[in-house]
Amino acid sequence: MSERGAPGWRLWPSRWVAPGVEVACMGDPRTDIAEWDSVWLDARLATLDPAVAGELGVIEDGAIGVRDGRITWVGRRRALPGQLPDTVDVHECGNAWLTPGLIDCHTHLVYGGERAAEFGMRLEGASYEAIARAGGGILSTVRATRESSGDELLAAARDRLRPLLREGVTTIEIKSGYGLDTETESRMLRVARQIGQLDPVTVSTSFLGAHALPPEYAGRADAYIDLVCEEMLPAVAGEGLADCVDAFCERIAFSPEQTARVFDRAIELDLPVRLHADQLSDGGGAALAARYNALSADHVEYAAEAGIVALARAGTVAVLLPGAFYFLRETRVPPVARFRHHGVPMALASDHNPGSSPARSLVLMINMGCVLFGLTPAEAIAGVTRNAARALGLDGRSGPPAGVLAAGARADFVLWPIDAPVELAYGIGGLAATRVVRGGIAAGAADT
Ligand code: DI6
Ligand code: FE
Repeated sequence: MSERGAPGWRLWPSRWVAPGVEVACMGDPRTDIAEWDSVWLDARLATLDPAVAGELGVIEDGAIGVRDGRITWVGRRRALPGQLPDTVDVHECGNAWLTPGLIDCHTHLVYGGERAAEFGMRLEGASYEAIARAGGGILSTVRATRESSGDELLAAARDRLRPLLREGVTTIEIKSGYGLDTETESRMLRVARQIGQLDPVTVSTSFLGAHALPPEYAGRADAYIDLVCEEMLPAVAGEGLADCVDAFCERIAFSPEQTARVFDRAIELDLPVRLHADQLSDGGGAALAARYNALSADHVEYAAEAGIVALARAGTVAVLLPGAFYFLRETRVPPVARFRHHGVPMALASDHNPGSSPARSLVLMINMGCVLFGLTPAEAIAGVTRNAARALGLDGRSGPPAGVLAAGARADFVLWPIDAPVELAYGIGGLAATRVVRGGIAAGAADT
């Protein structure tokens, strides 16, 4: 018999729970029902909590107690720990499906300008790489971003965010990477932080200075990496603008050696890393990410077996980005079966950016993850909740976890107008949440 604390067991706030064991309720006994702020009743909960049986951890006739922006109790309604006092705000859900708030764990939401003309060129036969090499692509967005004020960047990004909020996104990662100088990279990240203050969404930021080589450093990539390491990274870290450090390791971007220099500096500054890895070619990016215990390796269409094994060992999340795969008409699908085989957690994200994925729907990514990449609906739903949280380090390693309905987690959840979870994967666009709750507060229509 397993011993408490043995591999596979985990410490829950109030007790030890064995893997796969069904639990009728979980709560923190220190929080009395009399102290709850609100309760959500008569819901079908897809908890995504591994401690609850089934891939989605479903609890029928469920209830969620909330206090101070956190979930304080999850379980069957009939197991509520006492009489609900009059002071509790009661929400009847009418047997609706309820999931954790969605998490878009990879976006480039803040940028100036648009790239529709470039899309037109691609439709006439130009390749993404050829456009990038000719000074278009990312660099055209860099020019437009450098010319944009913080207010302009903010207004455009908030506009792009709106449809994501309507479909239940409560946490979003936003990268820099279109400034490529200290001032503009910092401006982008400040705008990302502002979004988290103005909109009902938690923002996690990634510094992506090593996204492309700016024109003033043409032919001097190592000198640019010096700038990233010696000036940009200390500046953004010093101002608390970055939660993580990302890089684009690719033959049209930076080499594994250059990427490693950026990561070494990030680790010196106590920042976790993630990587755009093996998107267009196998450059050993997945293995490199694993070597640095990266939170995530993203794209990974070309990840080789050794890289996949390394990701599994490091516990690094593979973030799959079907929007970019679709929009660039890529043909190489990520090695989903190998990730599954080795137990690499998989997340899904929009990769919203103006060049390779102008997607403004994470629910559509659930559909694409299933149709294009062969994920099961449960894997895809875990990919935009529990595993997306893990890709952002929001799985409870510091602060309350996101992406699960469990006692102690953030009270971020979504009510859906669906009869079964598979409907989250079924439609091709058009599914809006019935209700979005973030930090225990239900967003009003005015917020979205
Ligand atoms: N990979 C991507 O998908 C985006 N950046 C990256 O490193 C594309 C960015 C763009 O084309 O503007
Ligand atoms: Fe990206």
